Amino acid sequence: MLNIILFGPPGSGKGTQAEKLVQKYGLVHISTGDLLRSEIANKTALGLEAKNFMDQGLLVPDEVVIGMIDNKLGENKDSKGLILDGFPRTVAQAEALNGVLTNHNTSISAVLALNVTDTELKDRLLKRGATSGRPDDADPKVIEKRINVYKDQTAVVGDFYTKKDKFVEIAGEGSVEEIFSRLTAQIEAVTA
Ligand code: B4P
Repeated sequence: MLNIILFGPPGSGKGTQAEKLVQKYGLVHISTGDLLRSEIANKTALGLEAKNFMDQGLLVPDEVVIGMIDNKLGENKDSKGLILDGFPRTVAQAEALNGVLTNHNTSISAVLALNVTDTELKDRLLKRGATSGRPDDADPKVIEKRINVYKDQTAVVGDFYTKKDKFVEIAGEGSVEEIFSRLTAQIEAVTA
């Protein structure tokens, strides 16, 4: 399987690029943000719990996200591969992912990390907030919080994969097509 983690701060282009990568490589897209928003839309108990955290720009507790992803990976174990978008976001999630993939006799092929400056992130998210209806994109204070949560809790996940020699940094500013070319060049290198 070709299993790619798209990594980066909120607004770095993970969701945008994941959609294009899925089309090109026929992979299954697993976005924890989308899964959580769908739980919220369906007013499930999990969604109601998650909404409290998401609206404040905080991470949803690990056990909630890990349970959700475990189900999703089980459903897709016969696929060509996965694009994980927005997961893992903590070291506990990365360790849990490792365990689940090992149980399915597979592993992460590469972690592609999109680098974008804070100013550009804030600009993109506020723009999206004007049309997306996402409460976490509408308030500059919540956006700031999400970026700080990324620095405090998620950036260390990069070290976890650097130690495994899987971490590749990609310049995340420029046109969507330019960034897509940078990503596909790395994927071709991994699969060569
Ligand atoms: P996510 O849904 O993962 O949202 P995100 O990080 O904000 O979005 P993404 O990075 O995919 O957006 P994109 O850049 O594509 O998470 C939302 C919340 O869910 C989290 O805050 C947390 O509460 C919770 N959550 C999710 N996963 C979790 C986990 N594993 N553990 C705990 N909690 C979790 O898009 C941003 C904007 O930029 C778009 O408008 C896009 O059009 C634009 N854009 C993209 N590329 C561009 C480019 N090259 N140039 C200009 N604009 C661009």
